Amino acid sequence: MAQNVSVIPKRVNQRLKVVGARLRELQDPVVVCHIDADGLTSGAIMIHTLKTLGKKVEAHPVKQLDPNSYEGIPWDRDLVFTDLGSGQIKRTEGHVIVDHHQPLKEHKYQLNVHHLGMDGSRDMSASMLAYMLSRHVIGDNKMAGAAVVGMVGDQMTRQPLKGIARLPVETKWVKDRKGLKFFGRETRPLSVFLKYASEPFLPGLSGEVNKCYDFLAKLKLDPHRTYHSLNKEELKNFHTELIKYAAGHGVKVHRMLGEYYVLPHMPERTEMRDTSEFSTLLNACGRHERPDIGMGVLLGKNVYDEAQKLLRIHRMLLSRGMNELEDNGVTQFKNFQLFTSETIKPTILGIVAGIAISSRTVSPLKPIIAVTPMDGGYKVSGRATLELVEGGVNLGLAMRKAVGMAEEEEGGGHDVAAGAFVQEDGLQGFLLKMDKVLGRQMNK
Ligand SMILES: [Mn+2]
Repeated sequence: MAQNVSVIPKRVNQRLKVVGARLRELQDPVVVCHIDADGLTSGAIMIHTLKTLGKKVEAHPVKQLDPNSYEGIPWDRDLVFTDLGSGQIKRTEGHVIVDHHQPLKEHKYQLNVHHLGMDGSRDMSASMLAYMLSRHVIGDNKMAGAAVVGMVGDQMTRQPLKGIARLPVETKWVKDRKGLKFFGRETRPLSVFLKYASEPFLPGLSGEVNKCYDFLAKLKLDPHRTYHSLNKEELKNFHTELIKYAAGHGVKVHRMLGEYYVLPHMPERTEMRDTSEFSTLLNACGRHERPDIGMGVLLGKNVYDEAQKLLRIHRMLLSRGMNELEDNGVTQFKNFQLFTSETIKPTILGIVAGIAISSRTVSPLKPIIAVTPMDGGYKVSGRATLELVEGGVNLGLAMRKAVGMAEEEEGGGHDVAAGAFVQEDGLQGFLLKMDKVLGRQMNK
């Protein structure tokens, strides 16, 4: 596909120059990054960059940057923060910061999307900033795939990447494709791929594997093949019939097909070849206390088998969480439904909530808010559907408004997925406020 080559604006280049010069000066730096896909990719890109500069580098991934994690950070060393740090500038000032979260103030060595005239929740994630910085400093584009995987992980590819965020797609390491936006294009057999199709939900196919077999049989498609193994003609036929089916069942089909990104140099039938599966693989590593494995995969170490093992554990815990939700049910509030669990791992709470609403295990007509005890308070995760978002719901904003004034409490995130931490005695007030704010967003 012929495309204009993106040019980095002057204003951005100016920043890259200053922060890049600082990178070159660092002595035995430590990269402090978040443990999710964007955190690990941005961290790995910085590690690759600093190593290429001939430096001895260490990684220090953290679940979040707050007083709980401050202790473990070697503050007397040269630090590079990625995917966090801008919100904690009092502590991080003086170090290099590569972040796309709302900054509190300007700082010389801080590279933040918001200071580049862009939006940190839509235009560009930390991985993309790290990639631009890396390209500026060492001149190679090897980590272009990681840049896109981070953006996929932070939900920035629902629409095609645009502007300078397309830079990685202009390299040989990333290919844009048009096709189904469902999960598992590279590794899932078609029957499973269809069964888990949930955004949008396909009545009579989603969740019903036998009907998926029937559907594929009618198209003469082997259910054991993968989506990516289909040839042009098979793909065309598959898309046509699936859209016909969906439209016939009253489904809005505009979100089914779209642009997505693959990493063509990665081995076939591994999660590393499809950016969306890759980001899930990394999240599984991070959420199950092995961010080092995710980082290793990104840096080309031979740890893919271990990452896959973590992905299996991840899926097992998710299905256990779903069983608990089905057994306990949810409590109805006017503008959301509440799932409380005493046992679920806080790091997968949001994913379970997401599966519950997208699989229609709970109603898709109002957001789900999930709550579990953590660190003497509560971890809260909210998930909506894209249809709810189109109707005005913005969970990230709602959470930010609903948390209390206490320093420990915080909330925020994306429109469709967000999280918060509230104190033990703050939960009731938080839920009531959420109900009110969501009501306003939905014009009820
Ligand atoms: Mn991020």
